[in-house]
Amino acid sequence: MSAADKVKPAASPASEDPSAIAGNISYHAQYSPHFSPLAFGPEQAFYATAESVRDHLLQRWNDTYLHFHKMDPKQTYYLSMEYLQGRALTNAVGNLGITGAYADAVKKFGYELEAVAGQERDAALGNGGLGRLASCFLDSMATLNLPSWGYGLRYRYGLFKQRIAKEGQEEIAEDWLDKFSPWEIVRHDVVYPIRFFGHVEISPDGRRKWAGGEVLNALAYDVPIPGYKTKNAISLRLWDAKATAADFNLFQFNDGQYESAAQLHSRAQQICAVLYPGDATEEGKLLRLKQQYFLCSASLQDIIFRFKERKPDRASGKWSEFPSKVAVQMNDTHPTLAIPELMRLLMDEEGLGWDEAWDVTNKTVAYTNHTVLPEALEKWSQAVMRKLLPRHMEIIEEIDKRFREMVISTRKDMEGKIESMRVLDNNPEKPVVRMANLCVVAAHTVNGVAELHSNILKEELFADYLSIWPKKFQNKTNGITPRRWLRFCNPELSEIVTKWLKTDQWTSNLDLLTGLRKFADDEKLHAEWAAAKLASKKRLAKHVLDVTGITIDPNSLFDIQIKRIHEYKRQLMNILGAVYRYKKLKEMSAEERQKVTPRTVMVGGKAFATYTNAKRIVKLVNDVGAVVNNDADVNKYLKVVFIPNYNVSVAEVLIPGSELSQHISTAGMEASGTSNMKFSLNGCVIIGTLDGANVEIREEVGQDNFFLFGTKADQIAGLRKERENGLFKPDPRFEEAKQFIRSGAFGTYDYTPLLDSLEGNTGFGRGDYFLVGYDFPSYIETQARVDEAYKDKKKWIKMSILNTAGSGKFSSDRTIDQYAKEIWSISACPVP
Ligand code: 8GP
Repeated sequence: MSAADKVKPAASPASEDPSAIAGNISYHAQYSPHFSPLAFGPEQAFYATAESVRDHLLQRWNDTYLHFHKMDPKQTYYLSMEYLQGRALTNAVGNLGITGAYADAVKKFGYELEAVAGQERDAALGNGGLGRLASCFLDSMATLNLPSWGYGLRYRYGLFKQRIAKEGQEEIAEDWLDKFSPWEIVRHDVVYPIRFFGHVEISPDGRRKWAGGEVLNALAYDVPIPGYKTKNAISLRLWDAKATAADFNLFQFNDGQYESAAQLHSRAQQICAVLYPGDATEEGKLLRLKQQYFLCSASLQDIIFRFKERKPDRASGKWSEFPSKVAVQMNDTHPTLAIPELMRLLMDEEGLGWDEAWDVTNKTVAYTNHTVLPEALEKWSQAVMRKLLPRHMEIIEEIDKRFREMVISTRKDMEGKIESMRVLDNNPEKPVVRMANLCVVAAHTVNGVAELHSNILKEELFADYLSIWPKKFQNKTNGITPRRWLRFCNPELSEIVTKWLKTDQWTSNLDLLTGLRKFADDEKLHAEWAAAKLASKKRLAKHVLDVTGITIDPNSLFDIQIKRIHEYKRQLMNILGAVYRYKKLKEMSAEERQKVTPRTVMVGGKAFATYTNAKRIVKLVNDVGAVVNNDADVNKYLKVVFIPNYNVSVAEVLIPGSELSQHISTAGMEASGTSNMKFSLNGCVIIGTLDGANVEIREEVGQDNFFLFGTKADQIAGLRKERENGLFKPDPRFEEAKQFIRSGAFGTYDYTPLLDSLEGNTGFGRGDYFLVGYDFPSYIETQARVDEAYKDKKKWIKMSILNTAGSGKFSSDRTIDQYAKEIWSISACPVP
C-alpha cells in the first residue's frame, strides 16, 4: 500500500474541496502509468499533483479554444525560438486561485505544497532575457483574455545545464524531459509536413512550386497557459520533429545497416535536440537555419489551418480578411523566415499573386528587435539558404529587387544608402541575407524594447528606413509578470503589500503599488518590510549553502548580478571591483575593518559554450571567491559567490533576497534588461548605468533611490575613438585591481588574455571596447556610496519601499496591453 492508497481515487478534478482534490491526486497516482503503485515519494506526489492541476488547465484550454472558435476574434501568434517557462505548478495553482486548496490536499499525503513544487524541473527552453520575456508575455496575454498563442520548439536538451568544475564552466545536457513533462499534451492530430532542400518546379501556367528534397513532420505539443483570475487558458504550442514509419528502411535495417536505415529519424531528432547549437561549422549553421524554418513553417501552416477552420468558406479565397484575423509577432530575427514562408504558402499553395500576397504578409507580420550588438544581427549565407530553401531564396531575391526599385523610383535622395539597406548583401566574398533588413522591409511595425533602445533603433541602426516609413517604428518598454515575480516568489513581501494597500488588486493592476509611497516613512511598515527581507535572505543563504557549500551571512549586504555572461554586461567590472575591495580590506587594520559594511557579492549566469572570454569571467569569479571566502582576515566583510546554473527557479529565490543588484552594461548596449525590473519590484536598489530600461526605472522610483554611475550612451563612440587613439589615461585603482590578478593572487590560471582585453589595443581593434576602464572609477566610488547608505538602515528600507512603489509601469500587463492596441489591433475575448 502506498500513501496514495489512503485516499479514495476520484477521476474528475475538483478545485475547492481539499478532500476531493486529494481524491483526484490519488487517482492520478494510481492510474497514470508513470510509476509503480507501491511508492508515493515526493517525486510521485509532484507528478500526480501536477496531473491533477493539468485537468483544470485542460478544461479551460478546451473552453477557450471553443470560445475563440465561436467568436472568431483577431488573434495574435507570438513566434519565438525561446521560452524560459521555469516551473509551472506554483504558478498554475496561483493563477487558478486554488493554492490553498491544493496545499491542504497534499497535506493529506504528508507533504507541503512548496516541497512538492520544488520537485519540478525548470522548462529551460531559453537562453536569456528574450526567452523569459516571451514567457512573461504569455502570462499577460492569458490574464488580459487576449486571443493569442505562442509558438516555439520543444528542445529535448534545452540550452545546457551549467556545472562549475576546476576548469570553470562545464555544459551538460538539460534533462527536463528525461522523465516527462506533465504540462504538455501531445496532439497527434496536429501534424504538418516540413520540406528541406529540393528544387523549384515551374508548371506550364508559370506557377512555381517547391518539390523534392526531404520531408519531416512537425508534431504539436500544447502547454496550457492559465491567466490570472480568469477562465481563459491559452496555448504555448511547441513543435517536435518526427519522421514516419515510411521513412524507416526495413530492408536496410535487416541488412545490418542500422544507421542509414533510420537516417531521416536521426535528422528529425537533431532539429529539436538543443537550442542554439554551435554554429562555428557549416553543419551547425545549416541546423540552426533548419530549426528556424521548422518553427516558421509549422506555425504558419497551423495559423492558416485555424483561419480556415473558424469559417470554412475562407478556404475558397477571402485572403484580404487574413490580416484582420491574424497578427504574427516575430520575437527578434530568428523567426524571419515567416515572411517568405507566408508569401510561399499564399502564392504557391493558395494561388495568390505577388501583390496580394505581399499586402497580406505586410499587414500580418511585425518585428521586435532585442539587441543592437552587430554579432547578434543574423546574416545567413545565400548559398546555404538557396540549398536548404530554394523557393524562399527566390522570394527573398524578389523582395530585395522590389525594395530597391521602390527606393530608386520614389526616393532619389536615398540612392547612396540603398546598398546598406538592401535585404541582400552581395559582397562577392560572402554573399548573405540580412535578416533584420528583411524584417524591417516586410513588417508593418518594428519595435524596440525600452525608450532608449527604440531611439537608438530610430536614430542609428534603422535610421535610413525611418525616413521612408516614419510610422513603422515604435517603442514597447518591456515588462514582467507581477504574479510570478512578486506574488508567488515572494509571499512574505506580497502579504505586506496587500495589507498596507488594503487590496490584492495590485497583482493585476500594478500601478496600485504607488499607494505604498505614503507609508515610506512609517516605522511599522519598516519593521515588517525588514523582517520579510531577512526571511528571504535566509532562504537565499540556504540555497547558496546547498549548491556551493559556502556559508554567507544574512546580515551582510546582499549584492547580486545575475544574467547571461557577456562582456557588454560587464560582470568583469563587478569582479574587478570585488578584487579591489578585497585588496583594500587586506591593507586595513583590524580596527578599520570593523567600520566596513559587510558584503556578499553574488554572480550567476551562463556563458555561451563557445564564448571564450565569457567562460574566463566565470572562472575568475570562482577563483576570486575561493581565495576571498577562505581568507580568515577578511571573510567576515566580504564573500564572493558564483551561483551555478542560473535559471528561472534560482532567480525566484535570489531576487526576493536581494538588496543591491547590478545592471552595469556599457550604455547603449543593453536593449532593456528585465531582471532590473524584477529586482526593483522586490524592493532591491539598483546600481546601474543609464542604459536600457534602467533609465525608465530610475525615473519611476526616483533618482535618490537608484545608484547611478558611468558614461552615457551618446558619449560612447567618442570615448572609443579616444581610446583607440591612445588618449585614455587609466585610473590607478583600475590598474591596481588588474595588476593584483596578474600577480597570481587568485591562482595560476592565465588571465592575461582576459585582462589584455581591457587594455588599449588587443590587436583586434577593440581594446576595452566595453569601456570598463572608463567607468571603473565612478563605479567603485558609487559602490562606496552604497556602503555608506546601507549603514543607515532606515534610509535603506525607505529606498527599498520606494523601489517597489515605483515599479507599477514594469508590469508585462501594461506592455502587452500596448502591443495589443498599438501593434496587433486585437481585443479581449474572455470566456464567459
Ligand atoms: C535581450 C536583451 O539583451 C535584453 O536587454 C532584453 O531585456 C531582452 O532581450 C528582452 O527584450 N536579448 C536577448 O536575449 C537576445 O538578443 N538573445 C539572442 C541571443 C539570442
